[in-house]
Amino acid sequence: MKITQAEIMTSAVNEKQYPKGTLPEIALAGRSNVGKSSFINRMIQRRHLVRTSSKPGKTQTLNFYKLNDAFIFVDVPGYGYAQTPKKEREKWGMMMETYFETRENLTVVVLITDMRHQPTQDDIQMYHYLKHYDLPVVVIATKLDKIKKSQHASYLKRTDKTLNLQPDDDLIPFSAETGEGKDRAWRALKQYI
Ligand SMILES: Nc1nc2c(ncn2[C@@H]2O[C@H](COP(=O)(O)OP(=O)(O)O)[C@@H](O)[C@H]2O)c(=O)[nH]1
Ligand SMILES: [Mg+2]
Repeated sequence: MKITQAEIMTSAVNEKQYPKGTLPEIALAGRSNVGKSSFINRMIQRRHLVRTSSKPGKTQTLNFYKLNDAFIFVDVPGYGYAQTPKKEREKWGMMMETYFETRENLTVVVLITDMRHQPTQDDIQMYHYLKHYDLPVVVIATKLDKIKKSQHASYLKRTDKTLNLQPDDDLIPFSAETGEGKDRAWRALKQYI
């Protein structure tokens, strides 16, 4: 997919602030600091359109990025950051639930996991939550560049088994660093835009 146009549309914390219109939305999900923003930047080949951070727990809004005037990537705050105060976590939960459960424009969710690690309890819970709401899920196992080639297959299998993926779920190894997996990821997402 060639991205010829990319712009930040808006940030939102509630429904009233979501963009108007009917463009299909691809939302990210995943642990804080797992590589959600880096995934978007690599997919659209803009190094810095989406802010990335070495500090976890930074993005606290839903951020909408319009691509090619045709679809939208929605970057979301991550889960699983232990230091987040309980009140903040509750606010996060409500914001995410409202978006995932009511947003009609949402066509697919990209769940990002860290391929080096076994998916966490939070990852498993998120996967089942999305499935429960019948949302199509594309699982991206990122940071592939950090794993020896000889271990790719076994790490991928661990992700697959731990999440207990269904046969129709895509699981794609990916690296925002090298761009590996990008074409496969676009092929998987294209059908939803
Ligand atoms: N080596 C490597 N580092 C990555 C990759 N993806 C993200 N990172 C790094 O992981 C950190 C968090 O990334 P970010 O995209 O901000 O995570 P987010 O909180 O999920 O949006 C940053 O330091 C990124 O440079 C990847 O595929 N490979
Ligand atoms: Mg981010």
